[in-house]
Amino acid sequence: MKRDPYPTPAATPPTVPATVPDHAAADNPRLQVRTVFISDLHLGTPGCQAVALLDFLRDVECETLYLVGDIIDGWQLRRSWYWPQTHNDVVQKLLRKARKGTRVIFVPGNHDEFARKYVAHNFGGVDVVDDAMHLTADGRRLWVTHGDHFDGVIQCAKWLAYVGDVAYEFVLKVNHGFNSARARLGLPYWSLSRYLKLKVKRAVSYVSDFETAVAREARKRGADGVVCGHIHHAEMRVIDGVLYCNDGDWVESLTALVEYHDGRLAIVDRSRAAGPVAQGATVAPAAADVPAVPVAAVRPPGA
Ligand SMILES: [Mn+2]
Repeated sequence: MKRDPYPTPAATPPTVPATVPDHAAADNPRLQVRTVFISDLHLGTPGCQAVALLDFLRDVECETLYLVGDIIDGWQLRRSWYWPQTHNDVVQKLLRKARKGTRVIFVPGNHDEFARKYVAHNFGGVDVVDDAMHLTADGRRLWVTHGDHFDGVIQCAKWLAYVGDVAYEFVLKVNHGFNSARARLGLPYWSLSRYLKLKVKRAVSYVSDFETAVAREARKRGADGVVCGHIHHAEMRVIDGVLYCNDGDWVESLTALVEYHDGRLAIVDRSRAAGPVAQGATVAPAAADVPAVPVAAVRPPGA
């Protein structure tokens, strides 16, 4: 129906650097890529791993930076104000990148839906758009969206998960009494494990339902793939012929999706680089043992 809802904006800065820009030496970025996709920073919440994110932003140099939603957590800020200096530094760093020639594109998510009012505007060099169609260096079309619109598609699964939680709490409460009664009737102890297995299976199906729904919509829009966030789970795999990429988050997983200059895509995992501060359970390996920027390079089919 719609022919091409993603025209190239006329305001594309002509200064997009084809090679390493001058300021690269000063910043000494260790990862030079064509495109970076990050989402779910949740600035304004104590969960945001701003220090690890700053390290990553310092290390990376890109032509285009997509902010794929839930960058600033407006929901949380409305409840209680939380804005430490490091969160300010992240915003400053992003704006600085925009000033220095990086094309910064902000696709709002549900936690920063206030920004959806400003779609088609530009703030300090940051383009705000509902969604975008990114063309990779090797000619693939990637639909960029936060992903929260697909909650509706999987509402049923969410509702079931909620019922599962309530049931779980309830079972924990009555389990003791229930099993005493069963014992009196000569019945064996009723195990929770069967129930828990069911619950885990349901959570897994929630994620896969989301992924399938997003991939299907991407195909409908004539894309070869999709880049989204929202579920805080970094992933890159082919679903029914569509490349599904989720860039993860900067609350738990500390991941980004990057596109190299030849169009290859990879998930960058900074949870190890960030060390114990970011991930209590993860011990950072000796600096000499790991590359400066650990990347899990994946070449999807057709890349
Ligand atoms: Mn979200």
